[in-house]
Amino acid sequence: MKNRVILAMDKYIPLEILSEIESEVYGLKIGLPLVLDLGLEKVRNLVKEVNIEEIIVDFKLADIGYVMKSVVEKMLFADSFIAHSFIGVKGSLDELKSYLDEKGKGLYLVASMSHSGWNNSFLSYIKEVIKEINPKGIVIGATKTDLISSFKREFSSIKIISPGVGVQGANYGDAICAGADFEIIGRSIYTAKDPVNQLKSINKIIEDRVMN
Ligand code: 3DU
Repeated sequence: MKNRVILAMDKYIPLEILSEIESEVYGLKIGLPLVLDLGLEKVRNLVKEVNIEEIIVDFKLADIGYVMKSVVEKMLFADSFIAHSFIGVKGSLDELKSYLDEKGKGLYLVASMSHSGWNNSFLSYIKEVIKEINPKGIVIGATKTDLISSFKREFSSIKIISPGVGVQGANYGDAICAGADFEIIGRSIYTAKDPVNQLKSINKIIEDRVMN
């Protein structure tokens, strides 16, 4: 079974550990705290050294097109970028999407966040935006398995990636069993005493759940 975990790197993980982890994850998600800690140049160099299928930058962009383009143009070492969908299309996501298409990069839109205070009242609007933009993927909290299943039915060709697993409460494999393509996991891996073995155990739990 292909790896179903995207490692959320919000804190520095040494290259020696990343090299052991690279064959166990599908993707690496670079968070804003990591870039603020290390600086862009060090992050770029770190990413160059690892062999991971998809590098996703997660700044949850939410701005006018010009500003979002000014951010992503500095990070074209990544394969894809996450933006909010509530910001709407014209003058914002339409410009970001065209720019990323032109550069051969992917866009993920946040559909529903994992924390309890996220308000789903705008869901129908968010769906409209997703339909119009047709992103590579969407982000839905792993704590919202019903939503994952309904989005999977409605947007079958769009990849679903799900954070909120482990520390935030969802069990390993919950989102995948509900229809997500990948689970985003951070602290449960990088704060573990032995992150490599922790990741291997998580992969085994997910694999067992998918098989059964
Ligand atoms: O809780 P963790 O340490 O496993 O990290 C989760 C990651 O996913 C983290 O980078 C955070 O920015 C991101 N994320 C959410 O936690 C919740 C969302 O709804 C969207 C992204």
